[in-house]
Amino acid sequence: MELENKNILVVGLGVTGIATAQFLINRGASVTVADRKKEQETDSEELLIRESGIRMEPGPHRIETFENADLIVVSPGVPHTIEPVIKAKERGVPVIGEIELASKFITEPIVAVTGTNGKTTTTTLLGKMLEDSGLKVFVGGNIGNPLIAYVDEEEKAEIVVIEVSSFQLDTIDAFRANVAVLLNITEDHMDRYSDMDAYRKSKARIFKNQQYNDTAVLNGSDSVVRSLSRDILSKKVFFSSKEEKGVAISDENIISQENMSRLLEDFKLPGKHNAENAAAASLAALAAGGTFEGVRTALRKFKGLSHRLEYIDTLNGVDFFDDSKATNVDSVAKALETFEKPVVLIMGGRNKGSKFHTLRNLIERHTKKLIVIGEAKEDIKAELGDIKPVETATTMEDAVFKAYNAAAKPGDIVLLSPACASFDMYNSYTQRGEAFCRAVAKLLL
Ligand code: UMA
Repeated sequence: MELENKNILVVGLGVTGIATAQFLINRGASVTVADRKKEQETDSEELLIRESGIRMEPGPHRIETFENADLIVVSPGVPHTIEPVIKAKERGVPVIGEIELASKFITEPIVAVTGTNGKTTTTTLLGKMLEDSGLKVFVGGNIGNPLIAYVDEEEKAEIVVIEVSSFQLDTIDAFRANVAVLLNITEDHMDRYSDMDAYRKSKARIFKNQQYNDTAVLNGSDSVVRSLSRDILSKKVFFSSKEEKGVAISDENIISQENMSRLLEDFKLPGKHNAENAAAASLAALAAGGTFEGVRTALRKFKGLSHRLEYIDTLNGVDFFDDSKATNVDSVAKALETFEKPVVLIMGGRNKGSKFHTLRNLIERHTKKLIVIGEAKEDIKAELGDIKPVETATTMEDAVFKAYNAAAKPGDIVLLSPACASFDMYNSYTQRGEAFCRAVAKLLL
């Protein structure tokens, strides 16, 4: 792909935009970065960008800038349906995402993981399985480490493992995953997609350019995933969860059923959803050249990731769990299903168009009280307030304090599992989880 002297517009100045702009400038392109943020909000990294000869265009997007570009690279957080992008496409300007751009410069095999929930856990575990199999691995993508940054890295990997979101899949064209994993599809991002069908189609794009000799790893217990599988060209292998840790596989060419069961016996994380993630990662790792021993070692060592059903501490018999990454109703459902004991649930944040009422049965069965925070508090109260007591909190500290008081009995659980994005109160779910941990630590003082 020829980039030298091309007039390229990068839209969005987050981690993706910064890495993309740097990559393009290194290849002699003339780069403009447009971000609808106001100029005074720019930080030091963005100033650095400007010093390297990249033109900045902050504030409302200017249609002429989009129409006059030779190529537009949009960040994942920028919908490809915004007016300036549509207008530019009408003029014949190619519009791609960073994953597509990066993949044009990557010759190593690519293993890609998508799904509504469990992507980061599965991607991380998969990376470790391949590393423990003796391979040099790059792990990145939606996990927070843009794929484009890998292209200019001096030390090359033997295999590239990426987490890809639906937003990133929306803007691929020729991107091909040698092994592609689809974990599950449940409702999410309804503030960005017109309906579930649009979201499903976006997720299915992970298989778009796969060939007969590639592999698709699919969740056979998920009816939506199963229905999408008909159109896939590559070798398909399904994993289907049974009871707590049991996972059935559809094709024993990669690993026998008996060996898969042996692998999962060594895996410590709770819940059926985690067994599915582990099975998916194992199948993908083995399909990508990992060894049985490598997979087994990684499964044995894996302790889970921060802010995903993470045990934090115990105070007077009340256990505190941080599940700040649960930004949709399905992940809250998975969290509640893992607890036998009564839960005081802290929910809320920025509503992504979620149907909180779909949690009614689980809330009824597993919780004793809800503490609601953030912009979505009234929506949650309206949809769930008739089944369990709901108390409003103003800050995370207030929420944790109220939740602990409500828990009261040894054996109770305080769980932060918000079902919402964090951006109304924090910059990220990580920051929100850290605020929860700080508030718990304060209680313990
Ligand atoms: N912006 C515009 N115009 C618009 C919309 C946004 O200029 O119309 C600007 C915003 O002002 C902002 C910038 O775009 O400054 C943000 O871009 P971005 O949201 O793409 O931010 P990045 O920092 O590049 O992060 C993205 C992913 N963000 C999203 O998908 C929303 C990160 O995933 C990802 O880790 C990173 O690229 C590296 O690949 C985050 C995420 O929440 C963690 N992902 C969703 C999820 O996992 O559910 C999909």
